[in-house]
Amino acid sequence: MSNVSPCMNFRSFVDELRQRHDLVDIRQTVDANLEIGAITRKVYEDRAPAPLFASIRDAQPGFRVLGAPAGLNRQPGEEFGRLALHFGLPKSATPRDIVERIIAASHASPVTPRIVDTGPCKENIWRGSQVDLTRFPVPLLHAADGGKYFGTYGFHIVQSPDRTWDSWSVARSMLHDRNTLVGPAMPQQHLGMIREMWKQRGEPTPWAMALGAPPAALAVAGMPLPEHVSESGYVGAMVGDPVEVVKAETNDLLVPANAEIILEGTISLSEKAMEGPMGEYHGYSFPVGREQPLFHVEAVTFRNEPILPICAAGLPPEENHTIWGTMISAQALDLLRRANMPVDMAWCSYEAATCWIVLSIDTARLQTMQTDASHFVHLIADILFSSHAGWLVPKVILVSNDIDITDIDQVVWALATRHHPARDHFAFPEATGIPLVPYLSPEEKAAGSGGKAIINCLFPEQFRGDMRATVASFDTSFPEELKRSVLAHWTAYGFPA
Ligand SMILES: Cc1cc2nc3c(=O)[nH]c(=O)nc-3n(C[C@H](O)[C@H](O)[C@H](O)COP(=O)(O)O)c2cc1C
Ligand SMILES: [Mn+2]
Repeated sequence: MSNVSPCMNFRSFVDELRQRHDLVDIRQTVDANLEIGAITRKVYEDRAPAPLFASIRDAQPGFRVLGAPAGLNRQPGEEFGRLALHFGLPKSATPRDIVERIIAASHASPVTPRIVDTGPCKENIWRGSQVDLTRFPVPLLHAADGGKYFGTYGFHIVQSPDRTWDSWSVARSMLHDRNTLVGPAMPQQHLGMIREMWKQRGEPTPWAMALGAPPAALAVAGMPLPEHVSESGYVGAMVGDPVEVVKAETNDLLVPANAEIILEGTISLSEKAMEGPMGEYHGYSFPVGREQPLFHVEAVTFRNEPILPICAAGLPPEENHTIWGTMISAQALDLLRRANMPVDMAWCSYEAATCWIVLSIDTARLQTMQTDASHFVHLIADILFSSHAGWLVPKVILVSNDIDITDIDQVVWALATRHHPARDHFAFPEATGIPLVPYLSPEEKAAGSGGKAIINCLFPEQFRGDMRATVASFDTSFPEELKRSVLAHWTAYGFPA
């Protein structure tokens, strides 16, 4: 066993959070019916430590749940600690450190998984009629949800029929009955694409789902890498250690050997059922569910005292923002840099619920392009809106790099003071995008387009390397010597340290 570090082993991840006091062991018996969801929601909103529920009413004794696995931390300087641990980074890591760490793997060779004979995920095996998902503490996460969600922080594992493409991807799945799940497999997402390949052959899709898998693997499974790129090799490149995988019991798929829980089976060719509604990443719960494909579970393998990780989606910050948003940011930045665009950072502000991405524009490089807002915006649109990553986020905000785009206060100030409402708003009604965006009309959702925009917050002079005004602030409005003196006298003036 070499996958022992917190980013490669979910149990080590939990232990490390506990050591850092970023986890609360909840021994009091709680109810999977809403109570776990309510506590987890409040944890995100208060930026409290992750809750580990050890005693859950009516569940098999010993079966546990971890909430808010990538929630933020209230401690100044450690806000991103739980997220950073997914990548093996220190708790003081900044958004920039995290994004650069993710991107570095795209310039390294993939490190394919190492196949091992067995692993902790095989400590318990249920087959066929033994399969009973209701013995797990499957939570009803919000009162308006259409069902209990088993998969909110796990990833699907599928393979193209020609075996050249292994795909790991995060998508939600709801409990349908004791051995069936139901959930989306959108045709634009790789799960849906590979399912379509199997459908063309008239066969159900061999499938597995990993829960409590290596945190780095979960994060990359939430990353919009291009088609035909296997997430498993990307994880290995990112952490410099191959993911250890083991053959599933009932099909040929390879699954993370140390995962807490593995579900195995098939995605049905044609059977569907109602799924949802669910409180979702954009912060809303729509009133009705939708028909989605069934996932038949033929075997379940799990560690002793398994831990089911969950995301109680909704208002930021939860994992659809901290994981998905961060992975989109990294992929978008990599794409734009490879296209030689003067972009030095990309950030899906968590506060914007993965509905916008902000790009930091290097004005020194921008000026050498001899371009203007309209031309530049169209260059960015051509690259982003044709990409898998760009399909996911409807709004793109361009800001010069005097602004720290990971600081929402600075982004709001730039948006309010630099963006001209008539000249700087560029709508792209033809561009395709994710149909889940709340402000889309039913017609736009059906068409799969509309609602995309690029919002320019660069003054016209900034395209020529000039600036219309200087900034008035403590940092920029005073001589260095005076600032040093003010700071040195701060407590003497009577302010707290
Ligand atoms: C916590 C979490 C929940 C997610 N839920 C879904 C979902 O239900 N449906 C979906 O299509 N994508 C969902 N995503 C986003 C996908 O994982 C992401 O777009 C990824 O790129 C999909 O994999 P693919 O690029 O291989 O298709 C979720 C991501 C995270 C981190
Ligand atoms: Mn993929």
